Amino acid sequence: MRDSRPTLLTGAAGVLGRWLRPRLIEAYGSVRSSDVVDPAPALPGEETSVVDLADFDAVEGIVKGAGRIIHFGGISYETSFDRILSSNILGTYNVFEAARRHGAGPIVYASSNHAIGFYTRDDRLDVRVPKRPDSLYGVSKAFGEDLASLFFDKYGVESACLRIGTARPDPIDPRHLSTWHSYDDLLRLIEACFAAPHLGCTVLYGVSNNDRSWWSNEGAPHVDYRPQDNAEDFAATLIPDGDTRDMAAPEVKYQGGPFVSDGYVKR
Ligand code: 15L
Repeated sequence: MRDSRPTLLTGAAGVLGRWLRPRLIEAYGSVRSSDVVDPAPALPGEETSVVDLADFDAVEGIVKGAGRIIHFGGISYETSFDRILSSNILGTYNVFEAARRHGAGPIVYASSNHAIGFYTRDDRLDVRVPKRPDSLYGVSKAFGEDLASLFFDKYGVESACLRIGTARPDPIDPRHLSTWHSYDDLLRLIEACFAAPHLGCTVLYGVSNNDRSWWSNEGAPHVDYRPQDNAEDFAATLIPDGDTRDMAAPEVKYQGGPFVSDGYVKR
């Protein structure tokens, strides 16, 4: 899809944002990079700004005139409901509402595997399974997905909600053998979303081509995502004696791992 308007990236000062910025500039030309902490220094082809996503006027300022939006801003861990409410729930609403008002988009939204974290490691999930959030953070991502659905059905704002697994340079934990999403594959997924002729409102798993993946994107064939990396390459290092973890422990039994066990009360 050709769009000469600048691409907007929220969450630009985060680990993923910093990795993505030069690559997005290379792929799409000018990029507006914003974060609640200063994402400076700006790269050639980039404008940076400090924006609190809870402030609608400030969000409108960066969305107006933008084309593609990569909404990676917000809190990426479990914390108090007040913080989640302002950063993730109000913040995501503000991005979608500003996009609707100003004709910006499509939006690639960083949802999370924690929207479905209470499925067990024996479950195999497609993109249509009911959500089972494992944390208030996961609830905020489930909210974002529902908001994306509403904004497409009611207003035609196109989006992809990426249920990102574990995006990091290498897998470092046995759970990551299932959940790992390499940075290169994350970029491939974002590019595939923007290249789709009609994105509609699509849910996708952000995961590499892992032998032990729990998740399938087969239900979204209109997004031509072909992951190249496989966490299995790290299995011999991560579990040299096989998987010896306690399979009944909540952080092992459930897909959300430590987000499940945080505050978990055995019923
Ligand atoms: C997430 O959604 C978090 O933002 C990230 O820090 C990891 O914890 C990841 O999920 C994961 O599940 O490994």
